Amino acid sequence: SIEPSKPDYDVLVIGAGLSGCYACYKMQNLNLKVKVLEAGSSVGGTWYWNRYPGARFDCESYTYGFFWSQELLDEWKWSEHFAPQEETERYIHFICDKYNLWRNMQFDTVVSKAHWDSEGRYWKLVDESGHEYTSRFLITGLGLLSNPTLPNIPGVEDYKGQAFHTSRWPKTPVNFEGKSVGVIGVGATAIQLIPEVAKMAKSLTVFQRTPNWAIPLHNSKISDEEMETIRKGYPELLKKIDGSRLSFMHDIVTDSIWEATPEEREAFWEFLYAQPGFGFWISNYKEVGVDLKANALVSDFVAKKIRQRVKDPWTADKLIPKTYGFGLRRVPMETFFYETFNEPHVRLVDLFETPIQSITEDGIKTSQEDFKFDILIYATGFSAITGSFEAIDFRGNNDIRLIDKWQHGPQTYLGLTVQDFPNMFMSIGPHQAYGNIPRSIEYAVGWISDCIEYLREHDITYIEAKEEGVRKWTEHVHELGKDLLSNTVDSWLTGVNKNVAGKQERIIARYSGAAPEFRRQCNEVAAVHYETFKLA
Ligand code: NA7
Repeated sequence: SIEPSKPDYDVLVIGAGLSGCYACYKMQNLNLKVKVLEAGSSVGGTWYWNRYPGARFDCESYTYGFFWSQELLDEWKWSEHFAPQEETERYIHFICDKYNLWRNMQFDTVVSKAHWDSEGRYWKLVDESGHEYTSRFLITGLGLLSNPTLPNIPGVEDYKGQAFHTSRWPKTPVNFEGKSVGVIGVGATAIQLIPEVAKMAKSLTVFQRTPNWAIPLHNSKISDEEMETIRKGYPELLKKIDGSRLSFMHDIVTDSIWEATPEEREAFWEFLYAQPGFGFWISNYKEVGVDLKANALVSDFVAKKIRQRVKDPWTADKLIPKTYGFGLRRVPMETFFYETFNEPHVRLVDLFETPIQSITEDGIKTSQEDFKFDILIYATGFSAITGSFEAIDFRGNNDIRLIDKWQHGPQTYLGLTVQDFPNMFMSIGPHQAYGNIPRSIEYAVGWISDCIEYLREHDITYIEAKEEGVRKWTEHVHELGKDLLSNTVDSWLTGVNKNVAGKQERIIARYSGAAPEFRRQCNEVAAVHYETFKLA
């Protein structure tokens, strides 16, 4: 057998977001030599990069935070039911301080290559300035939405004013006072941003291609007293979200829409629409995500709400999606998004009617009009899920490239590993259960950590997914996704990004079964000591 050589580290982690921070903690606890390499100048991942006005959780703060540490649960106080970006960033800093994670982290380090060395059984990472790092194991904590994309519109580089992608927002606040602002995009990001920018700017023009079905967030402050109650309820809350399909605290409803009278439906939807958070999406009738007729009824209800809230009928009509039904893309959560269009200085431009022809030196030229802006905001999304893997030159056994392996969509074993990429583990890679992302991260990193611990204890220096495991898991993931209406719609969840060549076709990118079932299957593999893998 090959005598493994000594790499610099036991474990390298790419990314210091929630995945990377927790992985760092777990590896430190195993007394392993770990290094986290992070492109940004500090920790936080999504909550480091996305500093645009209005950036916040769309999921209840206390279900989105970590549950792995009782101390954290006891000590951290959330100030809002849906915490803003600054608070989440502070929370992640608090964790890194508390567990002394900083010492094993290196920032401003963009990993450009990750190559497996078969001889030495180690990963060799190279950063953009040419530094090399080697490790026995590699954990990717790249995030699902970390590779921002600009629109593929001619002239993007010609624009001379201030321009920002929402996910590359500067640390110093942008001054909107007296400025005319253009925003491209109406995804979950833009829907958080638009009302905030409208409060500050002289004028705001929103360029919309596909409208989205957004519902009210109903955010509010958390008093000290309420926080105490939340703290006391943590064990029960965790039990509830752990048992839930998407790991959110909202009840999954098993009621059938067809058993309710039109009046009952209306009353139920009014009730849900007034609830904070994802309730309207998650706790709706069971057919909404799988039955087009049921979906059309709930879509009509939301359309009616939009018409009630937006005064100008043309604008209201444009803001209502026509090509797909409610809940089939990730539902954006809004705070007075619709009312913002009632402001005299806010205007919607429909890009299906009047497409953008180019970005100019001082604004945007559509087929109808020349717009001049002081500030241009690209809320144009990401090359999602596999995009952050494509940004790094990953090579496994025999120099096989990950992008070649995933040319026709991701192929994984348990969403955690890839054949031909030994000793590499992915936290929230493709084909994992998403839903409440930190819950998925906590599980994935915990599983990975247990696995590495086992390998170390048994002097195993090689673990690789087997072909059969990958084939079965990939088939399983495809089977689970095949009846979902959401998989028939273009969105980042189906891997589509019209700005990126090679991302025009939909793929099955996520495990869409229930999270407890996902965990059960992964736990089974751990229980048989990872024998479904190739171990050496
Ligand atoms: P999304 O949801 O991918 O939204 C991107 C938006 O940008 C969407 O409205 C796109 O329209 C629009 N877009 C992208 N490219 C163009 C061009 N070339 N022209 C016009 N409009 C364009 O990204 P977000 O950042 O909002 O949200 C990502 C996730 O982060 C979100 O779901 C949450 O989970 C957190 P399109 O729909 O493609 O017509």
